[in-house]
Amino acid sequence: MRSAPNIIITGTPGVGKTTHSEILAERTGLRHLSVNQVVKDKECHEGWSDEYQSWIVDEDKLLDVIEDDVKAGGCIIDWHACDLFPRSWIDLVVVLRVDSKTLYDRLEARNYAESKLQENLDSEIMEVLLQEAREAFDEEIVVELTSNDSEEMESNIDRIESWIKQWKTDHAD
Ligand code: DAT
Repeated sequence: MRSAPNIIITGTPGVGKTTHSEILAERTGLRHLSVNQVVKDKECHEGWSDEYQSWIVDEDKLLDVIEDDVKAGGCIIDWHACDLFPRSWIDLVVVLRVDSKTLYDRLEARNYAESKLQENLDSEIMEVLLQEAREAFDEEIVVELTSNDSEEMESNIDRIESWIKQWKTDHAD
C-alpha cells in the first residue's frame, strides 16, 4: 500500500517531461525520479549507442534499482518510455504532447543531429508514446496533455496537483 501515488510523465524527448516533473515535485513533495539520471548514476546500461546517442538501458537492472523507492510510493517517473514498468506500480500515466514546430525548435536548440531530430519528430507525429502508454496501462489512467507553452504547462501542473490531492483523499484509509 502506498501513501502517495506513483506517476509516470512520458513523451518524446523535448515535450517537457523534466520541466513538469521538477515543478510538480517542488509543489507536491513527491520525488522526481529521473530515469536518465538513475541509468547514468547506477550504471543500469550496457554501454553507449553511437547510433542513438544514448545509453543502451538494462531494463532489469533499472527496475531492480528503483523497485524499493517506487513501491514506497510518491514517485514522479520521468522517462521517454513507460511499458517496462509493472502495472501494479503505477497510478497515473501522463503523456505530454507538442506541435511539430515547437518540438523542432526545442530539439534544434539542444543541437540534436538532423537524423535524430527527424526521428523524434516522426515519433511525436505517429503518437508512438501515447500508443505505448495505452497498450501498457488501463486506458482510464492514461492522460494526454499538451505542453506547447507555459500557460499549458501551468494548467497541466494544476491538474496533476489536484489529481494527487484527490488520490490521497481517496486512499486516506
Ligand atoms: P524533456 O524532459 O521531455 O526532454 P524538457 O523538460 O527538458 O523536456 O523541456 C525541453 C525544453 O523545452 C526546455 O528548454 C524547457 C522547454 N519547455 C518544456 N515544456 C515547455 C512548455 N510547456 N512551455 C514552454 N517551454 C517548455
